[in-house]
Amino acid sequence: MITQESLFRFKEFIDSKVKNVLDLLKTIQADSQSDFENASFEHIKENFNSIKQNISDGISKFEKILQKLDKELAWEDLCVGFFGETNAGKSTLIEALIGGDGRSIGDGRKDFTREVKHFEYQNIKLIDMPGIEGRERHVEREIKRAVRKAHIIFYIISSTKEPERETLNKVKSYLGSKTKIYSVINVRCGIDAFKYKKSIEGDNLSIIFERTKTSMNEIFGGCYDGMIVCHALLGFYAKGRPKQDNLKDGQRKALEYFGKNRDAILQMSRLNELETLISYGTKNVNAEIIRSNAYEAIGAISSTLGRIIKNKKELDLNIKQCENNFRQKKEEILNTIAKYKNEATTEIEIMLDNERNELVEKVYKAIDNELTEEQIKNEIKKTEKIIARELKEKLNEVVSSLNEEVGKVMEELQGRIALQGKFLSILGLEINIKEIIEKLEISALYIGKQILESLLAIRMFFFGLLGIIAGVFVFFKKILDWFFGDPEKRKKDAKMKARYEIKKAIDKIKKEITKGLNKEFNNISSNFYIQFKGFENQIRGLRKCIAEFNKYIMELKKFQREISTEMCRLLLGREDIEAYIDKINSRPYICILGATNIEEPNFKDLSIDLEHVWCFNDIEELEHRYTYKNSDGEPQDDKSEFLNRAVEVFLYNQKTTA
Ligand SMILES: Nc1nc2c(ncn2[C@@H]2O[C@H](COP(=O)(O)OP(=O)(O)O)[C@@H](O)[C@H]2O)c(=O)[nH]1
Ligand SMILES: [Mg+2]
Repeated sequence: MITQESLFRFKEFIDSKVKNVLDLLKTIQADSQSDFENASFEHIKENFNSIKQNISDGISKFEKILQKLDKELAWEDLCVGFFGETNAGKSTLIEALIGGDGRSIGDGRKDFTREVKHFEYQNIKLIDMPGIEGRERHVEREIKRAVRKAHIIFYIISSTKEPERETLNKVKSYLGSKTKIYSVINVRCGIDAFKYKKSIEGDNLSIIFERTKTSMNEIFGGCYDGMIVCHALLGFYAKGRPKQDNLKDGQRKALEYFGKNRDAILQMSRLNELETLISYGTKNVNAEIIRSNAYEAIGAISSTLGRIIKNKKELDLNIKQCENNFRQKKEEILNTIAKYKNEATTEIEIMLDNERNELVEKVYKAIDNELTEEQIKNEIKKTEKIIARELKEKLNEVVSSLNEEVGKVMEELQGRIALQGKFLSILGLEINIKEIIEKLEISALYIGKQILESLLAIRMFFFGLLGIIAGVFVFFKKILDWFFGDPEKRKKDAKMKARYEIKKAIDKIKKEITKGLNKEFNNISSNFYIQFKGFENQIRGLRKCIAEFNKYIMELKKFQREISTEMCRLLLGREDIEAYIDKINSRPYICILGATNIEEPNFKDLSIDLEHVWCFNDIEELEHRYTYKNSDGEPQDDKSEFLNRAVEVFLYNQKTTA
């Protein structure tokens, strides 16, 4: 049994944790501020500014939730909420339980109970609520607030009006993280039906009971705890002290039919089943309060986390895709540049080899025909012109293909990034993808310009090289001067020397061309690198931001773990355990470290199905046994998703407390 004192200590604990969560959120806000201001690019700074705005909006929203939570948590009393459509019999049921005067019972008008009312019943508060079908804003707000305050909810259903799915879904939306809801079917029939003291359940009713149970189970899942059938008005006649004439009249009739035996009336009304259920709840009021309030806090953290994690996952994925696109296209472009460099070098070499052969032939002929110096000079000049023209053509061809190919790759990259469409959202914010695309476009133009400039540079450089060929001529003059002895032998020698000089000149040109092409193509590559660096920095900045977020997410989860642990220590009566509770598909799951065989009854207080409880000696055992992931790195089912989260949280705890 949990004492009042330990309840009070737990309240202090939750209070301080809630404050811690708020502090952490403020830290996130402050940290993001400085992170964003350090962003080095003007346009991305603007984007970050609007993220900042969105985060602070989100935080103030969460702050309000937490403050409200802090204010509305009911610590002193167990509150039981009575919830349902108008005329279902909520007020009648409460009046029956408290033996009231029936003043709150409706007269059939739609809006009889318009305010939330509290009634004392033993040491519990019963909360009577207006009809759920009401659409008035202030009524809805009242209901929501009362539901949040209640530790147990009774959903009252009139046997003559089965709940519609739409209504049940609305109830569910009110419930939030509440864990316990019971349905109470109020069997309605006229008092004359009891003249012959038949049972209140007929065959046609049992169909309604089953249908209700099924749909409640479907909609509320693990929160649904069972169904009770009773006759509210009869219960009121048994216990109440009516003031109004019609109710007085009814009570008189009832007493008449049941031989003035109030107990017999009470038994027929089956109000005692509801009383038993409530007293079962009150037996461990404190456990109920602890569990319900801790779940409230865990639920608030967990739902905020859920939103952040979902956004962050999207963000991670988008950034990864963006990075992959950049990396892949960068490689493609660099390969393209290298390919054209090799192609240009090889083709120019082949061309020069051909020209060399032609030049040699021309010179041989010149020697054979004993041409004059002037004639030889002209021949060489002609060759020079041909080489210059061919080089120019070759280069134009290479550079324009290179330009085209690089442009195509850039276009593809733009297309892919545009396709990513809904890009980067933190708390619903969109980062300006258009801007990145526009920048890419400018980059493509810039790189194209660089390529053309490189072409010019190479061309200028070639013209300089051509002088080397002209230099060959100088040797000819010498060769011709050297003629002596047997003219055929002299010519042979001259040819050999000429061939040697031509080869030397062309080889020199080849070497210089390779060097020059290398330099210019490297220039193109490094210009391109500079263009891409900007984008990569943007992505890196975002990544840093995400890494910070991961830290905060883990810190928030840590609070979830601390509250879970404190609650389990109290409710399971053991100090040597660590626990983590989380909700997956709105069902609570629990993982406990330090205990291998906890007795089943203890888990009743935690309101968790035994099949959602996992016990391990320590984190090693948990880690060893449960890190189930499929090929995408996503957990396969609820169980492994939860246990993966638990491993993550416990490991983080170890790391931060070590
Ligand atoms: N015949 C009959 N009338 C009932 C029963 N329970 C409630 N009523 C009547 O239904 C009307 C609305 O009941 P009330 O408890 O105020 O419904 P609430 O709107 O859910 O609070 C009142 O006139 C009640 O007398 C019942 O079991 N049998
Ligand atoms: Mg009412």
